[in-house]
Amino acid sequence: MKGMILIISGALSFLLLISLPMHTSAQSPRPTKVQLAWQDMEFYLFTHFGPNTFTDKEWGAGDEPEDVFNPVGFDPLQWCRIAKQAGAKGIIITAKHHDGFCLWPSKFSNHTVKESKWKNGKGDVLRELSQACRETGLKFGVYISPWDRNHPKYGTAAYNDVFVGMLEEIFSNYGPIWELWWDGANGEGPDGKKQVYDWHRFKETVYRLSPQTLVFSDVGPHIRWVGNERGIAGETNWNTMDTAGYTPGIGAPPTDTLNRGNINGKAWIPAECDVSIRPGWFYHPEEDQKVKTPAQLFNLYLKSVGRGANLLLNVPPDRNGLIARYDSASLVGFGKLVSGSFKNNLSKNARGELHYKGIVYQTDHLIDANEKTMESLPDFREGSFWIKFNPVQKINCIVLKESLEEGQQIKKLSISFVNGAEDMGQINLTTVGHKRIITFPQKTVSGIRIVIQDAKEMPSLSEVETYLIDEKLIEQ
Ligand code: FUL
Repeated sequence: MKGMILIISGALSFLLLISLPMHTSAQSPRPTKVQLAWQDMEFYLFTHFGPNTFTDKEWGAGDEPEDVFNPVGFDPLQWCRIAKQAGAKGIIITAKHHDGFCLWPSKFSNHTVKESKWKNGKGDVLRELSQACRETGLKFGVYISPWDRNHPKYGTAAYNDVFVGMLEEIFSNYGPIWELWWDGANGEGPDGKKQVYDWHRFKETVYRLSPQTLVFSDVGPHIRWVGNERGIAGETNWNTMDTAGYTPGIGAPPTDTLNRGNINGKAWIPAECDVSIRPGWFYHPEEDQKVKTPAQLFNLYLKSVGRGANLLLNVPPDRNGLIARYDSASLVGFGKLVSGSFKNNLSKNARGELHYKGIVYQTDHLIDANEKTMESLPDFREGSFWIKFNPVQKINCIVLKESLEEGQQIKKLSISFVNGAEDMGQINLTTVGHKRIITFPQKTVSGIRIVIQDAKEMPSLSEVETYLIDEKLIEQ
């Protein structure tokens, strides 16, 4: 985007194209294309699956007999079908959790699917799930814990070779792998020793074999942890963060930094919100009645995707190797709430206006449901955006989208509501980012006015969507 096109219409009844110069700055970090595509995915599933599924544990000690892993009805296509129905765009599986059990037949361990009785030791969860994802058009990602409570070499330099060997197996045999979820956990191994991880080598291995993979960790480099496991991003959420001096795990940045980012952070590392649909990460039958409801999941969606982060929702398969009916009902219900709530964008029938330096320009760019078109304010103090309704409209939800190609710029923004000459109140916000969803008690309005109060560099909005959603779902 190197120029701004304004379409002026209205009273003069003619169209005029003006191209205004835009300043750009080399300082502000920009996302890569791969990161932008990742931000557009918004919502996808996490699947914690392994011996813990069968032993009712959250952190297996690594001494569980391999035979406990026996998901006789394992059907990853069922997972994918449910994920798709719910609107999820991918699945990330725990290829290896802290117990060290490998869901693929690794030659670097004796604690894997090949030592189990499942499919007579011939099973391979990564193979089948990656295929099912490909077939159904879902992205495939892996969680790998470097902490290994089983491996006899854990706690010695030789374990770093083992871990690199495992990464090589995964990234050579099961790609394309879209996201690598790196847990920074660094507990004690079987002989009580802790490992000194060679993060540099681990990362180089992944970059060499799979340069397109997005790497998640407490410090990115591509995606950061949001600082809690409740699925909640900061109301102020910068996609930028400083990582100098920090490492994943024990040396991670403070949780509030992870939650909100750094306004002047040097690297583009957007946040991902991980949270489980159940109290635990792994399946436990006694939690069947504690699955989050569709409305609770919708609320999490508002606090993650609605604050410019992505939502990674854990749905742990059961002992039969299937997503349990409680979880699937809730997930699909949640998917319907999202698609139903955001189906009817009332802005589509409204009039979009850009008021700039005393001139009113009509613009469709904010209301055309096309994120490629946008409006920018070279001098934000001199302008504002309007969405005007005729006839008046009842609304209780606004979705703003900031155009991020040139970096994240909006620091402070206000939305004022009017009904004719009547002032209907104002909402003040901080960051917008990829998507900002605001809900409020229903108002009848003839217009909303968006004023950017403060920005780092030139701010751009690509969409201002307005909705009337089920009032039971709104955040008061
Ligand atoms: C944590 C782990 O200790 C939990 O078991 C879970 O896998 C969560 C997503 O990450 O670090």
